[in-house]
Amino acid sequence: MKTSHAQKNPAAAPSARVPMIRTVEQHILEQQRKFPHATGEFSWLLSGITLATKIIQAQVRRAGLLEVIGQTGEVNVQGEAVERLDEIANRTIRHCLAYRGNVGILVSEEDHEPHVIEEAESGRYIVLFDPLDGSSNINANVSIGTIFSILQRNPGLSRGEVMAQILQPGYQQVAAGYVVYGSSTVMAYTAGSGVHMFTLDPSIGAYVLAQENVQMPPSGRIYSTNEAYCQNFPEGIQRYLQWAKQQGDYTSRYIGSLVADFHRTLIRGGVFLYPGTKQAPQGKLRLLYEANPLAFVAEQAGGTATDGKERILDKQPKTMHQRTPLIIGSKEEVERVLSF
Ligand code: AFP
Repeated sequence: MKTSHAQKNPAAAPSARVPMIRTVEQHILEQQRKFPHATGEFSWLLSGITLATKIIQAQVRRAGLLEVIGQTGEVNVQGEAVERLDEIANRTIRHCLAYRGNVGILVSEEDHEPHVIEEAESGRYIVLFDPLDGSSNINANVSIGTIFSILQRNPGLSRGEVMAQILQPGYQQVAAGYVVYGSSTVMAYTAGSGVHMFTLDPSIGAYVLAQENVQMPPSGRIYSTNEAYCQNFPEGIQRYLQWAKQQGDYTSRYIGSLVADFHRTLIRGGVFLYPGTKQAPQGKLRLLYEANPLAFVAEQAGGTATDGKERILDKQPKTMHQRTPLIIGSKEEVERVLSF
């Protein structure tokens, strides 16, 4: 019988078994080293987001055990009932980012007003977020998530010009990403040089690199939309859906949590559609907290995103809670939708 190296030298055995993992923090630092003038401020900010989402996922995982399911009885600025977990997620992100020093303004989908951090006089980043996307799915144990978008403050504007600071088009985002609390907890982010994906390893409490430079398949015969609204969709979209059904090789998937539907589209390809309807010409999704960050991720992965007329990232936001139609996914499939 052969003697293995570990048997001959038992001291070498444990280290030989240590997996060569790369955490999200390591990865961000490595990315930053490519930029000689990087100060490390940005990695500090992103580590606030990873910390917040770890706390949120821990709450989500205990949702059936704790009193965190159910509605608070309040209605948020979007007119939707506030779920208790929404509130927890909102507070957690505020708490983890407000004391980072370099975050000057926090803007949440759940809040009426932006939160200007007085202590962060020189805070040069603005973080916009949807703390718990898909919250109406919480009680049914369906995947939900957090979406974030990071902008830099315009040094040409004064501290008082808060709205002008926030209402920047999506192409000015310096980073964006999301976390899906699904069968595992997955984070994807971009800082403008590709999309990188991490899985939370619960045994060590760290996001571990799963895939670098994720690419969305250029085409995919999956459409994802709430077809119950179909008769009120724009005619071109109705024609596309009709056409897809006649092909025989299309399939349909719709979770009802944008973050989870987008994540599947990123991995499998296809198209997600939430167009305007006759009753709601701007659709339901929010430009600043949902469409912009996911459009940035999609484009960085080789996909594309439009409102049907204009590239999402070119849209000039007019109000903080503005909604937008959204068609996002594989380039060929989005182009096909637009051709109808
Ligand atoms: P909730 O956070 O209220 O569940 O809304 C989720 C969402 O904004 C987005 O995540 C979904 O894609 C979309 O709504 C689903 O909306 P419909 O129920 O109208 O299909």
